[in-house]
Amino acid sequence: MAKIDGATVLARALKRQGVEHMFGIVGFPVFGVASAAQKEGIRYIGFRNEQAASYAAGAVGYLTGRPGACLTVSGPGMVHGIAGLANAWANGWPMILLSGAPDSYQDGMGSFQECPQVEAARPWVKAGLRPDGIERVPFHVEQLVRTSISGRPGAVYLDLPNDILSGEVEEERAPLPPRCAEPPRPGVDAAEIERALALLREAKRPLVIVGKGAAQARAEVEVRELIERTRLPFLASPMGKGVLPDDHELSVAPARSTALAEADLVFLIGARLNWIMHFGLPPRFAPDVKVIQMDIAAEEIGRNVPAAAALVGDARAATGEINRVLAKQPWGYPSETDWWQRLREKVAENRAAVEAMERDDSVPMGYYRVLREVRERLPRDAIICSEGANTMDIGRSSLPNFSPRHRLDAGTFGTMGVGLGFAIAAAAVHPEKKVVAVEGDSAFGFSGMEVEVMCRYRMPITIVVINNNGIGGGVAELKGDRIPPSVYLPNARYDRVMEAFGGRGWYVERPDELGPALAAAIADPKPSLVNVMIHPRAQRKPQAFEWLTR
Ligand SMILES: Cc1ncc(C[n+]2csc(CCOP(=O)(O)OP(=O)(O)O)c2C)c(N)n1
Repeated sequence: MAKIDGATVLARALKRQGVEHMFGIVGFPVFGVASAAQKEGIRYIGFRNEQAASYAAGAVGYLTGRPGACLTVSGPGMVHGIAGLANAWANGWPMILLSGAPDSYQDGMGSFQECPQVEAARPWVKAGLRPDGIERVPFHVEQLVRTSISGRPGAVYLDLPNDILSGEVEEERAPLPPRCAEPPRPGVDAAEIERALALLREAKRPLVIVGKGAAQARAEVEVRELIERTRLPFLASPMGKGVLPDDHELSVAPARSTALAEADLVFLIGARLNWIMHFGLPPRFAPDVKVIQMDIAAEEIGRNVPAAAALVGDARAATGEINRVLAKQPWGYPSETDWWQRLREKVAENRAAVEAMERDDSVPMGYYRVLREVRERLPRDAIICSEGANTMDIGRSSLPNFSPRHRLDAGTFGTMGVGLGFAIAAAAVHPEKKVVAVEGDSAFGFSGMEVEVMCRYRMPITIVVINNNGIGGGVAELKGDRIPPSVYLPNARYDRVMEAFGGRGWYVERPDELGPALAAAIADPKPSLVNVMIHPRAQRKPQAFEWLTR
């Protein structure tokens, strides 16, 4: 009987369960895992820091519906990987962290990189397991992958002691369970659908909010049908953008604050009333706003605001059911109401307010000018990754999305350092698409060395660094001995970081240089970085409310 080692058993089990991408850093005891994964046809991409690799694994889960894998060594490698577990936990993304561990018989002996790994993973994962024999690895992999994609998706953890990875077993003793099916798509209670439709019919100022739960459920066809049948105004959460195209005639995204504050009924489709949606509470929402809530997780219903109708189920199945009811009892919100007029006026007013800033030729530039130039050069199906504070926030309105799951950003966890890992994940999943990462200079620095990965794997990614010399802004020149906490080295040449590894770089100070640099970068098949200097004190247009509700 042929014997195989634990690493091969693991790689075959992952492949069987539909894990196609693995990101990580090798070392003791996981060298063999990456090679075995490659032999089994899993794409392995070696990163420079496990944090970025773990963020990439979560992004693959969101983009494909099957978990991406992150591979780390024991101890410090695993601890870095927790960053991605936490990010996936907050976003509800499927991923699997695979971490090596010392030989199990050395537990408690002070062995090399010994660490309470399963316990450390525990708060962030839906399940964390350590197999007690090589034979059990395929069983655990199936269990973990199924858990990660079922219900609200999330992260899972597999602990892999060296004796399991390098030990051998007769092949027949470690059979592979069949690939776990796509997760069930539970539908919703018909009475709740009736209740929801009655609320919509009664509403004077209704608003639909499309969240990344709808994107994750691949509900784009059904959500579009629902919006177009009902003619309801809608806006999207940051990563719900693109489920419906941002240029859809019923989008009221530019009037976001007004729409939220004045709606008397909000219909959430896979969006949560968390900090990004200001908890659904005054002053950002009307005190007596009614909420129709559609969510895969029953425990999400009623968080912060009681739900007037609760549609617990999969966004695709549930929206499809509502559409079937609407096909029999058609209803649409009238297009000539005071509410529509108010929203249309606000959309026009807010568009006009940014237009002047988008055309401003001042040197140094401001955010709006830079982002307009980026927008005008993006292919319609570009995948946009973005992080930073102003860079990301302004980019959410300045950079449109036209397709679902084409925007990846700091998300629910507000994590800086995700952008480059996300861009690599997006390029791995969609090699045919242009991936553009729009980064604050601080955000870029968290994982800047991952540009080497982009160059090594020849990924046609364009990074735009919007450089204001610091965290939310810096200074034009360092003076004196005391460097303020948010200040970075002025005019840092991030473009040369990209050039150091063979990619293309541009350093841009003037608006007339920006367009040609962006056009050349986006057209270049090599990884590229456009480092755009803006005013160190450039700001967002005045906002009615602070970004954080407190
Ligand atoms: C992991 C992590 N560390 C720190 C922060 C705090 N933080 C929020 S935004 C930000 C950077 C903002 O600066 P930049 O990326 O340059 O964007 P800008 O607003 O200047 O355009 C930081 C450090 C965070 N959100 N996540």
